[in-house]
Amino acid sequence: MNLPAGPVLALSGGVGGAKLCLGLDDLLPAGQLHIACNTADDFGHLGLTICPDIDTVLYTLGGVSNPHQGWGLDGESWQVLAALEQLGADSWFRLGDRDLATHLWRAGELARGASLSAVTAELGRRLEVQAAVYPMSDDPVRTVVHTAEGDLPFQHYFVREQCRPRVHGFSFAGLDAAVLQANLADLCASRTLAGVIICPSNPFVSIDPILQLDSFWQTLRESQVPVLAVAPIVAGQALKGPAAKMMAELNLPVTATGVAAHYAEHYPGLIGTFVVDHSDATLVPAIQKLGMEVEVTVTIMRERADKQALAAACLELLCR
Ligand code: FO1
Repeated sequence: MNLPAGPVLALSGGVGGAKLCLGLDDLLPAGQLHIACNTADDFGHLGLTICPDIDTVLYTLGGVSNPHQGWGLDGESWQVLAALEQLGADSWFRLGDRDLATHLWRAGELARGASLSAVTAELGRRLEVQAAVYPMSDDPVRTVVHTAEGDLPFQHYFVREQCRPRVHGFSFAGLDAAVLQANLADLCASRTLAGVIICPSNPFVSIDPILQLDSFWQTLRESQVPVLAVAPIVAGQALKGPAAKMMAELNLPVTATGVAAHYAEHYPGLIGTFVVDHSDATLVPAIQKLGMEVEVTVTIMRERADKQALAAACLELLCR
């Protein structure tokens, strides 16, 4: 298998992104994989700063995540949440006892002035994660989901309301003032990046905040680094999460082509290759018309071997 010579950057949000990052981490030598995590899902809750997309990547690569949910820790107990419920506190966002240690520790470090990057790096060291994991920014960016029932912070839409409200748009509070995380900016400026992999994450609430931050997508395009994206929609379905429902409510075709068209419209010339599942092979011509090469492979990741196989296909593409 061909591996790129230089550093590889993955853009990740949610469970699907973490799965591909695990496959990439399995294949790449220590220090070669860099992961930019979406932080627009983050929110303040119970006085804590919850960073789901960072924690999902760290827990997954650290081998401690709950394998069924994809988020949170394996083997959790729920004593504190039950006690919080007794106190009348919010319990809709399920924080296990050991996961709470992460949030309490992070809240303390942030309160002492540590950056989110520094806290994330320390957590990665504690979990013996070999990839370099960064928040997309150390400045706060928060997704607001505009729905028929009003504007909702992302976790209120996703968890409290279980994605039920009809979506008609998104905005990212704080985006204009936020600065790209320093290591990511250095990585781009170094011109050593072998490639960028946009993981099969939700294009609207996971990938858009990262690419739209601080002219990041324009910086990537100008650097001429090869960029590929893996479709998060397979045969008209999202493998996990609300991407398909959002696309339908936004009147976009709920297909891999619909995702490619979203990326082509908002980030023209950025993505060189779009990776789709065999079940979407008939969509190749339509995606090529958007100016992208198309790679057809297995993009559904159930077992570890599937994650490694998709990672290998992506890395091979970056070597072409
Ligand atoms: N997702 C849920 O659907 N229900 C939950 O109660 C929940 C709790 C939770 C706690 C910590 C954490 O890191 C993630 C958690 N998630 C939960 C997942 C999270 O909402 C999503 O994975 C991301 O925000 C989507 O990108």
